[in-house]
Amino acid sequence: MTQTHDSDDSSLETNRATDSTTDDDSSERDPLFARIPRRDFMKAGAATGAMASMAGCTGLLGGDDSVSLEDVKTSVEPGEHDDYYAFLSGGHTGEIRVYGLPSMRQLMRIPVFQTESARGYGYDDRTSEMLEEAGGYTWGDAHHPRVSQTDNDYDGRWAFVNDKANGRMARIDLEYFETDAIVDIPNQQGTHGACCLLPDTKYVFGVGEFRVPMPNDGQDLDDPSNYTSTIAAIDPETMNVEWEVLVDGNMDNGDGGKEGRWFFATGYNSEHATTESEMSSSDTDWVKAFDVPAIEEAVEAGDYDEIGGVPVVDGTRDSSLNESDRPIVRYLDVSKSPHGVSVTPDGKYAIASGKLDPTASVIDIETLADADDPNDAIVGRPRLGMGPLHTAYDGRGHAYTTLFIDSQVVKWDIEAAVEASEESEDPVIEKVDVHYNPGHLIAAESYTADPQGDWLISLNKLSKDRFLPVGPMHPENDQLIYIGDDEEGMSLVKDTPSYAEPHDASIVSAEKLDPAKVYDPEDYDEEFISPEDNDISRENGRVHVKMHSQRNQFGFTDVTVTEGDEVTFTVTNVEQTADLLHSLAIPEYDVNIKLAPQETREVTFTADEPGVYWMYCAFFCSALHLEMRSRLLVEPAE
Ligand code: RUQ
Ligand code: CUA
Repeated sequence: MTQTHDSDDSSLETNRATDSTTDDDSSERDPLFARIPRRDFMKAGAATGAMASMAGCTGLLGGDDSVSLEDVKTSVEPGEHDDYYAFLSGGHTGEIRVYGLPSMRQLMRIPVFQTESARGYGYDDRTSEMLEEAGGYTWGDAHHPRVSQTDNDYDGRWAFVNDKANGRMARIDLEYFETDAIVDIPNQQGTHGACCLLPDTKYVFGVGEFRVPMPNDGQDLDDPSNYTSTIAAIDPETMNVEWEVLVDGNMDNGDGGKEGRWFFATGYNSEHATTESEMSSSDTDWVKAFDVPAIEEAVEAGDYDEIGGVPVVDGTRDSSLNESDRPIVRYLDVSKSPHGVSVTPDGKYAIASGKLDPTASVIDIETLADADDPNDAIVGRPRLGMGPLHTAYDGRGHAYTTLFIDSQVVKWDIEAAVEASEESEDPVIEKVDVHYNPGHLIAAESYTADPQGDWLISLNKLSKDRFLPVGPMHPENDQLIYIGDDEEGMSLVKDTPSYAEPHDASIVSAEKLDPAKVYDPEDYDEEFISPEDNDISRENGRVHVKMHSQRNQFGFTDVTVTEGDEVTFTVTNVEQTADLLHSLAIPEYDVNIKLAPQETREVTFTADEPGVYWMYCAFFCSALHLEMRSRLLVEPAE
């Protein structure tokens, strides 16, 4: 009993029931089934009833795509794989966490903005230079992981995540599940929103939050009316900032349309204030709709100022570029301090949540293009509950919005909200309690044109009493909710404690990613060192040690250098066997590089303390792992 997290008895029942059905669900062991996307699987099940009979259950409830919770796997047996990857941002730990769904097991952590010793991230030359060139900060606030798409579907290339604190954007290579580029975005202090311009990830957008003088070089220090913020368009291949657009007011979150034209950003502080009470005094704030091709034309025509080394286009309300019949930024009045914005899977609407207002605003994207008054594009404003923050989709016409103050997720009908009168509660289908105070939520493949419609995670900021107490700082609580059954409604399936502070997530079907099992030396610049390449060269106080590593030895049993030498180690793990890691750790020299099979890393340091230092492998690689070491002998300088 103590191992079950759910508090209400009905979900205890559910867990037991599903555990017993998954036991003899042959579909999970059938490799054919494993490759069918979950949604198609569900459709196939609904069409033939095959799933129900396999699972030994009664018929399927609900409409077309609905599948009863009893007929889906909610836990993953030992040795079995999950159906989905979930990429959760780690907030001010600076990392991305990879979970499997539906198990909610944490599979991996990907350091992004912080150093991390198990991966040697920030300790070898390549990653420490990358962090240094990206500003040299020691931490970041990772918020919005977005996965690259082609033709509005996940393509398995990259994930991107912003640093809300220091105004940066990072790229994670999804072949190796590691950060391979970080750009320090000029002119932005605090990059809050992050997302891709679809259908093909032409740009990754960083949405600037804090308004600052432009350039922020000591001028206009105390003249807040002159502070501004920008959005930045980043090329996903080069990670260069191609252009920025300067706007009125703060910005917050963003999302791109599915057709490559529009990008939406919410914001607060249209008041241009510096204190909380002033910032929330107005009843409306803006959703800004950026017309990307119009902006590109302005850049092309030279209608920009170069600030901080990038073209900055003026998108403020009074800008001449907003006076033509093709304004580059449209300002929509939305109540009140809107926070999350996301585009529906069909690309028809952008939905912005009120945060300080109990409604969400439904923006009709097609209308927006032609309307004289952009506010005419606001075609729905359902009353959802207190503190609506973020919205996700199931692909069956429903939206799911977190209610921060009510501690609920509300499910509502998008078209019904367009039909209904303003502030009507009629579009609301159902509310489920979450524990407690949810920020983001994410449904499986919600950001694509074809969400899977089965799982949703509510990323709750507080857990209060849900777990064993662990001191005054509590874990947060990421709750898994089944949304695949429209008849029975949402079911809370499990609680998952998480370390501060996941913000947003993306959920990708497992078959859409193809991670490497070992490194390909072609994919990195460091020289691959085979046993025959072992070498020590010395020149003018510089020592370069090239050595391989293999169970249970390094290329040299000892390496002698002189106090004051600058020493570079290039080390390759020549193992071909997956999962056989070595590393090179040098105590008291702060050296620690990780070496996965076929990986080469380089580390450079100054040998400034004479003495004997045991260089050892820090991964338990074999029975002779402890013996896998050699000596660094630092002779005193005369
Ligand atoms: S924000 S909790 Cu950084 Cu996405 Cu709304
Ligand atoms: Cu190699 Cu331990």
